[in-house]
Amino acid sequence: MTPLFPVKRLRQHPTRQSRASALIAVYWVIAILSLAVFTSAQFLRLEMETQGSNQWEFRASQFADRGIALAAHPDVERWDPILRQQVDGTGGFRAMLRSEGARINLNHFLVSDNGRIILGEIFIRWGLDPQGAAEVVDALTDWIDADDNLLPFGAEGNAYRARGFRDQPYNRPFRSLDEVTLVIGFEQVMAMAPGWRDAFTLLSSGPLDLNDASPELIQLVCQCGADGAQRLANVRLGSDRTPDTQDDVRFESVEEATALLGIGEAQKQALANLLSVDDAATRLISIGTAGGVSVERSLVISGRDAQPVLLEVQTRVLR
Ligand SMILES: [Ca+2]
Ligand SMILES: [Ca+2]
Repeated sequence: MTPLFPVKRLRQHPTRQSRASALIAVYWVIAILSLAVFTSAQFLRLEMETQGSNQWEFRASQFADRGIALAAHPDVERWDPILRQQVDGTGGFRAMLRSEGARINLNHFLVSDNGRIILGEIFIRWGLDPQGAAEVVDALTDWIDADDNLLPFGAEGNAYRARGFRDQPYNRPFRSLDEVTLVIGFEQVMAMAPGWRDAFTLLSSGPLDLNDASPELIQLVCQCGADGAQRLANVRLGSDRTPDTQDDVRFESVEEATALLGIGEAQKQALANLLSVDDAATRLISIGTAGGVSVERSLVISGRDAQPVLLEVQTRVLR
């Protein structure tokens, strides 16, 4: 006969196992509860931070709007200290006035041979190879010209239909920079220069405004040396070498500005329709800051001094 002992053992064994399993289950429950409590605490903290951040963001946009209201006033000059204010202990604003002509007007540059050459040079500077740059410039031109005649490296209806887009290209000037992103090949530019939008506009009169364009854009458009473009930018700053102060120099004519660039007469002639010193559109930029959060409001208006027309509003939270 088999003694009872093994039976007892058999009975004892599962009991120990159950206890061990129960213990493990308890550990799991504790672990899961701890995780749940920890996660809830994290969510709560995140929620509170988001609430706080939203409040500061709202306050920062209010400050930014104060700057815009002042910058939009025709009697306020761009050097006026009223445009830079600490409002209270939480923050304030810093507003600027810039010519919209400081950016390259794509529609304007695409309708002249010299403008297209310059755009190609810009894309090469941003990292495209010469063939890629020629393809983008031709495709941009095909997009805005009214006909369906294909430029050597361009893209007209057939190319877009082959990709499933029956209504493209629009065969008219660009109405928004979002449309530019639809052009075949433009994804190369977006990949190489993520900040490409800041270099372009569709809202200026057309030519590059030498009173406000960056030295980099002046060098690219005027095809001059970096020292020439920097010389022009330094003259604009006035004797205090600081922007937005009362001694800033504004050029009265394109000739006055290009004389500083060290370029020949033939080149000045070639640039005749691509340069200006007094674009009609103004960009008002105001950065409001509150509790460490900054919000930038940017308005483009034409006719700021007489009958202003609002052309564009943009807002972005600066991180
Ligand atoms: Ca076309
Ligand atoms: Ca100055």
